[in-house]
Order: sequence, then structure tokens, then C-alpha cells
Amino acid sequence: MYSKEFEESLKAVEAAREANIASEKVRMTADEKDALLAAYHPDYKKSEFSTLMFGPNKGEQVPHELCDMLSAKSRIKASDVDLGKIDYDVDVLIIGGGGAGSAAAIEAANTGAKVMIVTKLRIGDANTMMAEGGIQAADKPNDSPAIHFVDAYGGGHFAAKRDLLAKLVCDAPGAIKWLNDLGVEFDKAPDGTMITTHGGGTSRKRMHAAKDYSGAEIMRTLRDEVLNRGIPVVDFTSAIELILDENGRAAGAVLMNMETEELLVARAKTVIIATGGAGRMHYQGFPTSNHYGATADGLVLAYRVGAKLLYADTLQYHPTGAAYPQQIFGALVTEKVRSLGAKLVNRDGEVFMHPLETRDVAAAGIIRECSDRGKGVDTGSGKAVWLDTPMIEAIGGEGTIERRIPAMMRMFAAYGIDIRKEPILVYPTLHYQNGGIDINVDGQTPNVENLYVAGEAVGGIHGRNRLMGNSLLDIIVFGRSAGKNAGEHSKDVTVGRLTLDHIAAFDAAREAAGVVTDKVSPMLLPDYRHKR
Ligand code: MEZ
Repeated sequence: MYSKEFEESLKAVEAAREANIASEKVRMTADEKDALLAAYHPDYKKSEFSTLMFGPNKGEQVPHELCDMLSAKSRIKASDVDLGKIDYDVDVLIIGGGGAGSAAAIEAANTGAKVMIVTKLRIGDANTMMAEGGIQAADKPNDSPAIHFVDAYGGGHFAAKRDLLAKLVCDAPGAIKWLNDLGVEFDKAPDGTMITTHGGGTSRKRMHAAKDYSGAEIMRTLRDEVLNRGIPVVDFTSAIELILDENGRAAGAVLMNMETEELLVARAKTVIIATGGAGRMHYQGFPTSNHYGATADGLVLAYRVGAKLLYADTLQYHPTGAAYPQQIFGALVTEKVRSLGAKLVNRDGEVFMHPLETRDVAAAGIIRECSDRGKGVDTGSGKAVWLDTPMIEAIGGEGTIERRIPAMMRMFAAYGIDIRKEPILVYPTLHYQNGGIDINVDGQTPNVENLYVAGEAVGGIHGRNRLMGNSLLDIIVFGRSAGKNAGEHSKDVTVGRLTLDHIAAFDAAREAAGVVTDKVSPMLLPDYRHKR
């Protein structure tokens, strides 16, 4: 139920609906897309970036907020920690309790390694939980990993590390089978075949889903598996500094109890960073679809010990964040809404772009509509465009919305909006960190031995833009492989004397670069308190 201010625009949307369903908006050419991105995508707004003055990525541009965290001081001094007193001694230490960390833990445990997960909130409090629309895999007769590769490589502006992307797409069908065998309730036809749909930039229907709570369903299954296997999970405890051994290899982490701030030492033969994304950094003031704990912690930990980042200057702004009502500002409106037929419509009821352009292009298109074109709808707290959800029922028949995207229906129904009958207002929301820590195809960082990374903290799998459903996929593919490789590798590792010498070395590098800061990192949790 919308108030009076929206009436005129709503009438225009309704009046144009039938014609809008019938008309097919052609996709943009490559040149048109490049021009649109350069003019409107937040990644191209030079004033929002700073140069890293020291550390492994010295000279490179990253968002101001990330630059601050990567250049900040440690939360501790080496002298605060007694490295002779080991609180946890394991083969594989996994930092992060989301999908990637859990998948890694299961496979590491399969190698016989002693595994432990440490997480600053609880297992499952992660972006995995927030992913809605599905997970890609080329497992239908008209598709192949090669076609999946071409879609993702092009969608990522040909910047993905090709060996990582090849692994992603080739291991995808096996990842779906693994999840299905573990008990994920994928949407299936009566004969048992998986129901698959398109996402932005896909040339085949390869999105496997559990309605519109695919990530939550996958996380439920992984969490059950971790807990049923008795894999230890230390929750409400964050890793605030990595520990190296005297040979410069990753050898554990300093942990901090989030309530008491007690410091603990975890020694490990191998460490896996699976700390997820950075939406709660609110780059450029954007709202976010991310979990409360998404504060780029893993990037900070890895950077301080010398691991290189890749594409840390590129973020994904999901085109359709909820823009109204205010209570759900920035919440994810799954791309599946567009996969099922809803189109993006401006204030005057005009479809202004193909609904399934890749995410960066779609986000830039919406920003242009709301800025220079002046065709946005005033929501009272900004501009937005319509996503014409009633088209879904018109195309797929009555009941499609309730059957395929029930969570979307409930989210808006809570505020009196029936998305079967009324369109919804959307604007881009900060959704995904395209860049992250550089890894080899075995999941290990090239610069720091025995340090593995999986999930959203990795950079390079998707290039400079990710397609829908390839993140739920990468947490499984690279989570499993990091766990397996770290578990196996730990059998050959003897940990040397533990040190935190890198903290002083990093301080010295900062000083030598002339950078002065009063900030400390990792951030751990966002601070939403009003500041005077
Ligand atoms: O991959 C994603 O980010 C995803 C599935 C999001 C969505 O729109 O549902």
C-alpha cells in the first residue's frame, strides 16, 4: 500500500504494463555498456578512492574506507600477547563461520586433520545466509562449463584469473551434487530434475535455487553438517591478528573474546581466511544487503602479514536493493525477481533497460535514470525506480510469486505492499566485494605460505564484476578445496617459533611512508551510534 505521493507514477506503470510485457528491450552493445559504466558506476568515481602508501599493494587505489582499514594500527602490540601460552592447538584454523568456512571445515575434517572454526558472531551469521536467488552450475544437456566460463569471464570484464574461473565452472556440477547429497532442498520438478532459471549475463538457465532463500538453505545444511560432525566452533570470538612462525609462514591467530576482550592464542599448521565481504563498510555511503559482520577483516589480517590483494578497487552494487519503505532500505531484492519476468521501469512507466544486463551495468543504468535522466521516483529519502513485480504473475500465472519468491512476498507484505499486485521501489545496494586476497588455484596465498583463503575474501575468481549465483558457487568450490588442501598440507608442516614481529614491521612501514593514523583495524563490527 503506497501513499498518495506515488499515485501518479503508479498509474503510469500500471497503464504501460501490458505493452511493457510484450516489448523486448534489446541489450546494450559493449561500447554502450562501457560508456554507461564510466559515467555512472560507483567504481569509476575517482574521488572516492585513495592510494595505498605502503604494504603489498603500495601505489594502488582502493576505496577510502578500505584504505583507512588497511593502513590502520593493530588492535594489539606484540607485548600484549604471551605466545608461549597456547589456548588452541590445531592443524587447520578456519577464520569465519559462513558458507566457505563451513565447507572448508567439512573437507579439512575429511582429511583427518584437527580442525577448528573461530567466528566473531555465530556459525551461519554470514553473507551466505543472505544470498537469495540461487547458485550456478552447468549441469543441463544444453550447457557446459565452457559456456559457463564464457558468460562469467565476459561478465567480469575479462579480468578473472582464468585458472580460478576454470576451476569454479568445472567443479560446479559436483558442488551441486555434494549439496544435494548433504540435504539441500533444491527446487525440483515432479520428476526430480532441478528447476533452473537465468540470471543477469547468463546464456543458459543454470541457476539452481531453493525458492528465494537459497543461501539460507545451503547454510542450514552446512551448519548442521559441521555441528553433527562435532567440529569445534569457537563463537563470539574474532581473529584480530595473524601469527607467523619464525620462517614467515602462517601459524595461527590472536583471538579476542568479543564480550570480555580476553586475548587467546590459536596455533595452527595452516590457516584459512573465510571472513567474507565488506558491505558494512558502506563505501560511498551506500546501504548494504550484507550481514552485520561484513567488515573486510580478512583483507586487513592478510595484508598486514604481506599477502597481496587483487582488484580491491572493485565492488558490486546489486541493482535492486529495497528503496522503500525506509525500514528495509538496502535489503536485497533478489535478481530472481527479474529472472521471473519483472522489468525495471522509471517514474513514467518506461522500461529503460533490459532487466538481465550484468549487475554493474544494471546498477549504472538505474543510477543514470535517477540522476541525469531525472526519471527516478522520489521516495522521501532519495530516488528509486520501479521493479514491476506484477509482471511475474501476468507471465507465469497466478501463484508464481508465492511459489518461487515467497520471502520477497513476505518482506514487502510486512509493510502492506502486495508485490503480486503492486510494483516495488529499488535502488543499488552494496552487495559484494569483487576483489580480495590473491590466491593460487590450490587456495593458498602466493606470498604467505600456509595461508589459505576461501569465499568472498578471495579476489580474482570473478574479475571485476560477478554474475549472480557464482558466489554461492565459489564458497562451495573454493571452500571445499581450501579445506582439503590445507588439511592434507598440514600433515607436512612443523610449526616453528611463533612471532608477531610483523606488527612492528608494519608500523615502521607506515611511519616510513609518512602515514599518520589514529584508526585501528580490523573493524570487526560497524558502529551505527550517532556521532556528535
Ligand atoms: O549471487 C548473488 O549475489 C545472489 C544469488 C543474489 C540474488 O540476487 O539473489
